[in-house]
Amino acid sequence: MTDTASTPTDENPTDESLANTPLTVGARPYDFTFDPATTALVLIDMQRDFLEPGGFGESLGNDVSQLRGTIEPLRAVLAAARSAGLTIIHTREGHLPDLSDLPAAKLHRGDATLRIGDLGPKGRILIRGEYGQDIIDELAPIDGETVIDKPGKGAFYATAFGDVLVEKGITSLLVTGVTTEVCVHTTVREANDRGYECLVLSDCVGSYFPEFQRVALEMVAAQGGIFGWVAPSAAFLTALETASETAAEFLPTAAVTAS
Ligand code: TIU
Repeated sequence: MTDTASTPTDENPTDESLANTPLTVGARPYDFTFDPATTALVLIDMQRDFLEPGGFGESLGNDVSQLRGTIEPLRAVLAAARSAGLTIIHTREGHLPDLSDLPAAKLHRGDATLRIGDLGPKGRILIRGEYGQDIIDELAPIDGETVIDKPGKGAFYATAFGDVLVEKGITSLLVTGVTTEVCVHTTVREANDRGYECLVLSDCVGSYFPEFQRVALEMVAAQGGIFGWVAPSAAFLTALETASETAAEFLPTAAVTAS
């Protein structure tokens, strides 16, 4: 896990004016309100192993092109979250090279052409440190962002994820990544039981199965938000833009024009 202190730079400016300003996102089943200071953007398993040919996802028989539509919306959300100074946490599913953290049940499940640990075109399938197991170039973490390596589907299981959230004072999660009904759902359910407020950004999560995508999102927001909220990324971006404009209106001119 990398977890370096966040320092705003010219490349990664932080809009301090948004800190401690509650923002509201139009969401299902009702508006989601969050404080940027206590909210983390979580990008789940946006790895070559799931999104590119020759990896774990394809070895399970999936059409990996189904997930690629998440990349551009998530890029925009990541850029906006970086500018707003939100905590950003990436996760990667994967196992130790000696497979000591891989349950036999997970290794032998299914009818994969390549099993976890086998050598594929992008390195050993779903093994930490391999090229295929890393995050896609478009969403590569930058200095100051946390990367959590996880052996399971949920981000909390056998990781420091929960401790990192507590250390950083995080109470709300903006959840994105793949796949919607597997690692995203497992993480949202784990987070829900631990008391976190979760907003799932619907176009920033993806499934190999369109029907699962639709139903998995409904499952989150059903029953009055049994696991959390669901909104398109545009609603989140609008909330941030509106807050920035409002903050700018109330700043002295010198502060707005200062370089
Ligand atoms: N197979 C599938 O849909 N997903 C996974 O195995 N892991 C994640 O969702 N990251």
